[in-house]
Amino acid sequence: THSFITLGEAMAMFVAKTPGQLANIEEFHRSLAGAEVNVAIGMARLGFEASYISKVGKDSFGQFIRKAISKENIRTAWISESTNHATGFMLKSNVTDGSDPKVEYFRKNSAASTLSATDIDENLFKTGTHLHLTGISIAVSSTMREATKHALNLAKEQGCSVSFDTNLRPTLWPDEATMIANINEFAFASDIVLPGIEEGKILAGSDQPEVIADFYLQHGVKTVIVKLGSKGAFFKTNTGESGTVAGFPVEKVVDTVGAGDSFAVGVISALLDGKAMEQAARRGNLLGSLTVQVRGDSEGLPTRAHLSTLEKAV
Ligand code: CKP
Ligand code: MG
Repeated sequence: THSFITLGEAMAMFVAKTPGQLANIEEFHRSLAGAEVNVAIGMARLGFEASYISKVGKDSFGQFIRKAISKENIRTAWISESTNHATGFMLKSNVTDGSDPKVEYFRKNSAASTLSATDIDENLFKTGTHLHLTGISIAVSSTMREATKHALNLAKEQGCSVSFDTNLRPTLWPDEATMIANINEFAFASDIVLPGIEEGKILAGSDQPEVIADFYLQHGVKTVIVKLGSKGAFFKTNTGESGTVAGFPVEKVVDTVGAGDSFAVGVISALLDGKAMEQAARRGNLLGSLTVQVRGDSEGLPTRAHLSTLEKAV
C-alpha cells in the first residue's frame, strides 16, 4: 500500500451560522480546518495509509483535533502536544453568493507554530511514498518552516514524491516579497506544484496558465497543475504533455474554502493509483466540485466506494 505523509497546522474552525460581519455573529458551527489535514482526510477516506505530522495544545481544541483525526483513520503518532502553547482556531464567514468567505485567524504563537525539525521522525519517510506540503506551513513560523524543509529533504533522500500547494496566505507573511521568495523556494524543490491561477499571477508574474507552468518547469519541477476554479485546470509536465481539463458543473457554490485541498487529494490519489495526468486533473476537479457544495472543508470528500460510483457516472 502507498503511504501518504503531510505536515501542518490543524485548527478548530468556527463557521458563522448566518451571513454578515463576523463581529456580529452570535452562533457558529465548529468543524476542523487546516489545508494539510484536509488532504490527509481525503487520502485516508480513499484508503491510503495517511500520516499527519503536527502539534496541538494541551486543551479542548487539541483534544477535538486529535479525535477528529483518529476518527478519519489518520495515524496520530506524529502529533505531539505543547504544554505551554494553545491550539489555534479560526473564524469563517457565511456567504450566500458563492464568493470567497472571510476568514480570521487566532493562531499566532499557536502550539502547531512551535513544531520544529526535531519533531520529524526520519523513520516515517523510509516507508513513505508521497509527501504533500503547502505554503501555509512555511508561513506559520520559522521553526515550522525548518520542519517543513527537513521533511522535504528526508522525502527526497528516501525517494518519496513531493507535491506542493502554493496556498498563499498574505496575512501570515511580513510582506509580499518574502512570501514569494519562500514559496517559490519550496515549489522549485517539489515534483508537483499546484498553484491557483490567482496565486500563479503573484508567484510567476503571469495570468497565463501555460506561462505559470513553464516558470516552474524551468526551475526543475516535473509537473505543474494550475487550478482555474470553475473553469477546471491546466496541466503541463516536463515531458511536454499538457492540456486543459474542464471543471465539473456545480448547481450552487456554497463555500469555496477547501476546494484546493480537495483538488490536491484528487490529483495525488489518482497519480498513486497509476492514472495518467489528465485523469488526475479530472479527479482533482471532481473532488473540488464536491467540496464547494458544502460549508466545511472536508465534509464533501468521498470514500473510495463513493468515488468509484462518481467516476463511473462521468
Ligand atoms: O486553499 P484551500 O481553500 O483549499 O485551503 C483551505 C484551508 O488551512 C483551510 O482549512 C484553512 O484553515 C487553511 O487553508 C488556512 O490556514 O488558511
Ligand atoms: Mg488553496
